[in-house]
Amino acid sequence: MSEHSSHDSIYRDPRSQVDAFVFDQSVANVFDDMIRRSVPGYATVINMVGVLAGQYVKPGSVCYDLGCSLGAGTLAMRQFIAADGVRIVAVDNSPAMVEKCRGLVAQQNQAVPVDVLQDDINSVPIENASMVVVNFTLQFIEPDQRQRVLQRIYDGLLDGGVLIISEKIAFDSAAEQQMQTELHHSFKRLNGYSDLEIAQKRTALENVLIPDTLETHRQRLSNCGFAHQHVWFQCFNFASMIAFK
Ligand code: GEK
Repeated sequence: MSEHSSHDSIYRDPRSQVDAFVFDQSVANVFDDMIRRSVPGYATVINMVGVLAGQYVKPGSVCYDLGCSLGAGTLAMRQFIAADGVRIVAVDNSPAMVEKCRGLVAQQNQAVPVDVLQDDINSVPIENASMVVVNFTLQFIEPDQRQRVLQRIYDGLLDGGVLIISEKIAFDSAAEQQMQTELHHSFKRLNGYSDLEIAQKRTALENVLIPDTLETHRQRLSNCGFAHQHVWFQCFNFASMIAFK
């Protein structure tokens, strides 16, 4: 997909005022480049979502990709689903993301049907699900709504169904928080972002992207009733968990 995406230079020039980050057309246009150069381990998480789909998706069920952006998780699931009679529902509330996502889904030559919905993950119906992917999106939901969103996912999963949740994470230890933040910024610098770009993006995301600790995630998942849950991937301050109903 990367060949369809333009280079992200949104925060390259100095701004007198940095507004809160929004998923508008300018972000959708460069999103694939932005997320790959900003999220350590992103490509691995996406590829492994395909592996997980091959392993866990059940015949006749529905897969959800909540906060799908350009549909990277959807395309990965679709490529590797082995079960029959499966449908994927990809959901995002950004019109620009949904439009581009629909185009990319239409270009992929795979049989599994995909519905791309412009909707809010706080309210979209979730039912008959064997796999739900929430990649780097719960972090944008109001913290006091996160338990409710996870509970709705749990309720819509079939017994034995799985939730994959990938997030930027925070750390209780100040020393670890500092180390992981520095490593994340080094990663971005090596991927061509300047210190100014990193600083302006950080300001834009303040109060918009609010990370939780792994402990908070574990607690929420167990509050929902998930039978067991594991961190299957972590790279610096980004991690992905799998939870089984
Ligand atoms: C990927 N999963 O490439 N309802 C629906 N969508 C929302 C909501 C909401 N309430 N809030 C935010 N979004 C993707 C990456 S990006 C992560 C996900 C990032 C959407 C928002 O429009 C955006 O497209 C996405 O969640 C988050 O694996 O940019 O760091």
